[in-house]
Formats: sequence, C-alpha cells, structure tokens
Amino acid sequence: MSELQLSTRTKASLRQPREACSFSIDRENNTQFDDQCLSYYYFPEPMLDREIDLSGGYKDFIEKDESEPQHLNHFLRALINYEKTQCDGSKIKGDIVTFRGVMTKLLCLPYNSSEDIDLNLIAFDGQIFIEEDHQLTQSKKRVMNERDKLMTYWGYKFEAISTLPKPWSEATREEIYDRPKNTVNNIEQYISIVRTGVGNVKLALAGEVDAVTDYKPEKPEDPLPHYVELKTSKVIRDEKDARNFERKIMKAWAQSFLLGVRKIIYGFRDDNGVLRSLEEYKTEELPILVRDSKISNSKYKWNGNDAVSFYASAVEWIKQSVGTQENVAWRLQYTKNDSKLVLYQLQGNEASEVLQTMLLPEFVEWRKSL
Ligand code: 0WD
Ligand code: CA
Repeated sequence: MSELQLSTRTKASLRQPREACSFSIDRENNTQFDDQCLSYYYFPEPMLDREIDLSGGYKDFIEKDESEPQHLNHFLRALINYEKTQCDGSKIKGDIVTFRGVMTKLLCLPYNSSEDIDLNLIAFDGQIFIEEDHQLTQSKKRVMNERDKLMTYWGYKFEAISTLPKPWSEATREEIYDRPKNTVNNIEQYISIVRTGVGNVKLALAGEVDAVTDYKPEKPEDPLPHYVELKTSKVIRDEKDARNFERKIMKAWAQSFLLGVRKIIYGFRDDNGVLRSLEEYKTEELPILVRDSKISNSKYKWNGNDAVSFYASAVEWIKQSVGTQENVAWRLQYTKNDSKLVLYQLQGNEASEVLQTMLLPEFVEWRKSL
C-alpha cells in the first residue's frame, strides 16, 4: 500500500493540451467516430428578454441510464479508430489514459475533500488506464431530492437553449427561437480526446465539450480555442452568493483547464429557474478573479497553481506506483475529510472483476495485434 499526503506539492511544468481526435455518443448510446453531436453556441441577446424558464420540459427529460457500468468503452472504441485511421496503427502517446472527470477530482482535492473517490487502475501495454469504480461511485452518490433533480435539469436545459446542432448561419429563425420547446436529453455527447501532460507524466484525457463558439476548424488547426464550457449558477445578489460562486467555479476551472478549454459561459438563473443573465469568463482568468476578490477570506480561497502542484505530485505518484506490470488491479481511494490518498493492489474477486471488465476486449485484442 502506498500513500500520498494531500499536502504534497511538486513544481512541474505543464504541456499545452492538444486534441488528438473527437467522437460522439449518439442518442442510442452508440459510439460514433464523427462530430455529429458537436453543438454550436449561439445565444442572441433578445432571447434573454423572453425570461426563459429552465424548468420547461422537465417532465419530458430523457435521462441516461446509469444502472450499468460503461467503463472506458466509448473512449477505447474511439482510440482504436484513431490509432487505426490517424496514427498508422501506432498507439496514442500517454502514460495515463482516462476521463477528464477523473482528473478533475484529483486536481480539486486539496480544496474539496468532502467526497470519497474510488478509482480502479490497471497497467496495460505500457499505459495506465483509470476509471471510477461504478458500483462504489453509484452507491455513494448523494441522494437527490426533487429540487436537486430539477436544478440538475436546469444545467442541461441551458445547454439545449443556448446551442444549435449546426452553425447559426445555417439555422432558421424558428430553429433558433423555438429551442425552449425542444426536449432535453443527457445521452448525446461530443467528446474530445486531448494529449496533455504535467511534469514527466503524459496523459490522454477524454472529456465532454459543450460547444464551439463559432466553428470547428479542420486539422491541423487546433480546435481547442473554439471550445466553450457551459454552466448555470444562481444570480449573485449578496456576499454569500458571491462567496459560493467563487468556491464553485473551481470545478469549472479545473474541468476546462485539464482539457484546454479556454472559455466558460455562465447562465445565471433566479431561484425559480428563470434565466436572467449571461457572463463569459476566460478559464485562465478565474484563479486571478478569486485571488483578487475582496469577498472571500483568503483562508478559504482556492489557488490554481497550488492545485496544479498537488495534481503534479498525484499523477507522478500514480505513474511510479502502478508502473507497467500487467494483470494487477489497483484501487486509488480517498475517504472524505482524510489527509491522504491511498493506492493498493486489489485481491481475489475484486481484482478479477476489474481485470475482466475494465478494458474492452476488442481494445485489448487491437493493442496485442500491434
Ligand atoms: O470512469 C468512468 N467510466 C467515467 C466516465 C469517469 C468520468 C466520466 N465518465 C463519463 C461521464 O459519464 C460522461 O458520459 O464520460 C463522459 C464525460 O466525461 P467527462 O467530461 O470526463 O465528465 P465530467 O468532466 O465529469 O463532466 C462533464 C460533463 C458534465 O457537465 P457539467 O457542466 O455538469 O460538469 O459531462 C456531463 C455533464 O454535462 N456528464 C454527464 N452526462 C450524463 N450523465 C454525466 C452523466 N453521468 N456525467 C457528466
Ligand atoms: Ca457544462
């Protein structure tokens, strides 16, 4: 068993993320090797005057079925396709292969220690693959009441009313202004796979991208500057709201920073879910905004550089501890309010379960054929 104290810091340089490829998850939960689920952000000012109710269509919300584990399946299918068609059959570079959401948790951990983390890790073909343990994550999920569910819906609804499935120049007036009537689903996703790194550790991260602000450029131009993260938050009326907002934006910053998404657009809504205003932030500005704010006591502020220094130690520690030995399954665990992360080898049934289910058989076969 290996431990990493949350107080550990490593000064490390960062690599600018670059997109390797992208893929879509369609409404039937199939992996599609194209950008069919890419959305285009477009929100004309006059639409705010319509006082859009983000609760609209809540009863028709089509929700992703989370009862069965998805593992890294979509991601690995997309990697096979990428390595076959764009890398002449060589594997994607990277020491660690995982979803961005997994790394967001580690990056935020020094400032958000109120939730457990349960990850499964295995080394295969010289790379470390990491997933959330589905069963543990599901069973520890906070039970959402009706209000929580509605507020989650507001986020998806905001995405649905502020984006189009095609550039606005190709959309009709109706397609733009009738968006509040469209049914919302959280199954369809557009996912970018980026190569990035910190210190000596290279990562291949897959993360959902909400939209492009204008268009997605053709290769070899970098699409990352065109991407935008969409969020909703409560309108800020007093200091308490402002403090909450400053605390909450750490996650938005971390998510966007990890993938190299430069822009975050917030839709501010009132307590009844009516959209009141929009605000655009540069990802890189957020840590500065919090640092310079007079609202929060500096004792409670998050610090981006400090979080990155912890993240650098964490990924280096993972790379060193897990190494390259195959047929071993690991658990990376954090227990809320603890001062350390622990990493240990799984045994018996737990180990066999992870070894048998984590990597898609066709992916293992593909890599073995190289
Ligand atoms: O270990 C695994 N099997 C993991 C799978 C770990 C982390 C994520 N995933 C899946 C997610 O379920 C999602 O389908 O990968 C996809 C996207 O990964 P991500 O970008 O790494 O996820 P994250 O950064 O945690 O979330 C990004 C967005 C969310 O936006 P907000 O603004 O709310 O942070 O992905 C969406 C959501 O819009 N999202 C989901 N959508 C449907 N069902 C889910 C979900 N369970 N989780 C996140
Ligand atoms: Ca979002």
